[in-house]
Amino acid sequence: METLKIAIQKSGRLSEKSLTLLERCGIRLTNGDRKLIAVSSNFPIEVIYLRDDDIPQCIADNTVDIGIVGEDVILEQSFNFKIALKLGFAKCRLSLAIPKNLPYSGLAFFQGRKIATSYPNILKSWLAQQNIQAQIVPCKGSVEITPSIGMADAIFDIVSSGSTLISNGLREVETVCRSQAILVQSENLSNDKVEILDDLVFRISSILRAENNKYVVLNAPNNKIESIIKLIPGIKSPTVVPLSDPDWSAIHSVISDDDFWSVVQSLRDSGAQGILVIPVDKMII
Ligand code: PRT
Ligand code: ZN
Repeated sequence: METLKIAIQKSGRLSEKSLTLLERCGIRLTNGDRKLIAVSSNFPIEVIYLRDDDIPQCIADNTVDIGIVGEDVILEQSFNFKIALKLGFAKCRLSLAIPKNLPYSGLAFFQGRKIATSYPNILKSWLAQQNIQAQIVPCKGSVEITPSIGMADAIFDIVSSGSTLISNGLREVETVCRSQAILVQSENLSNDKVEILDDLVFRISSILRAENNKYVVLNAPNNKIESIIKLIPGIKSPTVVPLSDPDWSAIHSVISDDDFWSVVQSLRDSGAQGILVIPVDKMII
């Protein structure tokens, strides 16, 4: 059996979550201290630790087979990899921001202005789409300080909570695109490697699904069961079991996090009592 090589970020915002995800898939890494390479004793995978910017090229030249990287990095480097899975962490947006005291009346603001960024390619194609002529000032780090030192009139950078912008006297005026961590794959995988990847994707999907759902157990008077199970249809259908009180039953099901509180409210309104909510570790459907 071949070994699937996965690149993950050596140290940075994606590192911890990427490693935790592999661990939660039951993959034991024998050399997990991020030296350069880690092998697994119980899954045909080898982990290669890299700077995130190097991951796309390593996939393109088949040094590694798959990798976990931000969509922003792939987009900036103009690679067109197949996405095996969106991983739902490291969510952020790429936005334009300007000094907060300047009036902003729309995209025309950027005409003829200087914009500092470490994402010159994404910015260039977006400006072209919008028919804006602006000067791009490429900048590796500390993009947010460039307006205050007169290097640029605006910035184009990653925003997550927005606090970096606020502490630098900037305000976000346009969101250009969004990003999250994704699992991308090389186009030239052998059948063996595709099989290993399918197994990995299956395991990760069951974890991501579980993270977005809660197991719920509640008590209901028998005459309310019908209306309650409509609120929590579950995976196939809810489990209904009698309590020792002949007029009552317990109902077991799952609720998605997206509408969790509104569903709980509707359950209470429908007569549910003793609602227990339990985290789900893995959800296989
Ligand atoms: O060393 P290496 O090259 O591997 O890492 P890096 O320093 O290039 O990347 P890293 O670890 O900072 O980020 C990796 C990926 O995390 C990025 O490519 C994004 O996809 C994603 N990500 C998610 C973020 C953020 N959130 C984020 N907030 N990347 C950077 N930031 C920075 C941003 O540049 C800005 O300075 O955080 C600041 C803004 O954050 P808020 O919360 O103040 O808005
Ligand atoms: Zn980087």
